[in-house]
Amino acid sequence: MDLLAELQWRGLVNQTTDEDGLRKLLNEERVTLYCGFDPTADSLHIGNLAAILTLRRFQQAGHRPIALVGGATGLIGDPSGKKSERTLNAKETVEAWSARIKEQLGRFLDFEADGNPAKIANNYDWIGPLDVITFLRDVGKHFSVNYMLAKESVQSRIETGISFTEFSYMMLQAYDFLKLYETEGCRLQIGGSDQWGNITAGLELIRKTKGEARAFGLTIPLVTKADGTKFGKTESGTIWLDKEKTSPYEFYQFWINTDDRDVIRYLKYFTFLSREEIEALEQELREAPEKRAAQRALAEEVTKLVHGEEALRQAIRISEALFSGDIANLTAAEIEQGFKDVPAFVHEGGDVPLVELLVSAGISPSKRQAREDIQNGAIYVNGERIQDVGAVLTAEHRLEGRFTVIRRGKKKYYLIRYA
Ligand code: 383
Repeated sequence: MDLLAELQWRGLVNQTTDEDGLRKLLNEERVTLYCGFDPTADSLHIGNLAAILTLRRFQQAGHRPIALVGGATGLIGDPSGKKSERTLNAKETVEAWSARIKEQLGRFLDFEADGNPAKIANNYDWIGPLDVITFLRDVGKHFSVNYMLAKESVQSRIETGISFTEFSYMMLQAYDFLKLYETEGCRLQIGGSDQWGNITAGLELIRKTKGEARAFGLTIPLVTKADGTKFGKTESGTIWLDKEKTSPYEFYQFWINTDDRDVIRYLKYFTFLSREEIEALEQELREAPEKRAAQRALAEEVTKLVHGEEALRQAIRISEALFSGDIANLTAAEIEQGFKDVPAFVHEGGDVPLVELLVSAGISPSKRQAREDIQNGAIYVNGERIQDVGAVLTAEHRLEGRFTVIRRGKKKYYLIRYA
């Protein structure tokens, strides 16, 4: 299977500008390609992941990927796929975010690859020094307002409004493609389907200024969910690639919870498992869906890719401990990850009768109820059932001196921290 066929099998190809031409090029030459990422936050998120991993797939097939950080475009704001105008971020902020995003992108690509090392570029390097007269003469002159108005990113904002700033965005992205074409021999730009208009604007600029049509565009479909909700968000918010923002445990849980109807598609998009391996998981899903083997494989592969083996091991340990209720052997760091979303209470002071703590932490509504809960065997301290109403929590109940985990009933967890 050639690369394009493989990408198609994975469902990663939405549109290409010239499929036959691109297939021929990819099969005959080492192609330099790029994909851009704007620093609109201090981290990338899983909505960017399919694009990042597609760059990696191209590299594994022998092509040379450039990950572009939009240090300049991040100061302008891409209207593509956005219902309303963005507020501008401060230059220092965008600069700081660029540095973090550059670091994140770097983890997915190989900078030492023999013959096709990856590269990271920042469009601030050429757009920053560009003066307005040069821009309007060398770039703006090649775009008719009519052409720009016809773009989906502009059309969809005709009613609600779009500033000249965001309206101009496509010309900057087009200029990037031209620059990379000239300086790096970059012949292909990839991006999500929302980027089609910007990518074709670049091809248009290359055609107009170079008088040749030797560059291509490829878009990746938007990742959808069978239940119709937006991919990549949970009740607690966006799933980020930064482990400080979304812990590896939460990240792992996100993937484990994938719907049966989505999981095979996601294995194709987000893992490097082979066709045979994915087809075997598909069969398992049909025959024994309750085992969730496909979800497990997905969660393991993606967590390993993004956070590494050690973080994956921890995420699995936390998941298993929470599932079985046996949490006494978790480290403080693991508890912190696993219980990030459970109600927490800070206990000030030393030893405390369990009944008292249950009430002050809001675990049981009254002392009477607390006693009943204990007697009924509904209260677990660090995974161990306590049925003595006179029990007192001491230093020995503090995991690594920092936490006590209390469970009431089957599933309700509470975290006690100490001041
Ligand atoms: C900037 C300068 C370029 C080429 C591309 C860009 C960024 C582009 C953009 N992309 C999105 C982003 O940064 O805004 N104008 O958040 C997302 N991408 C990728 C993919 C995606 C797109 O980073 O569809 C999802 O992740 O293309 O929305 O010269």
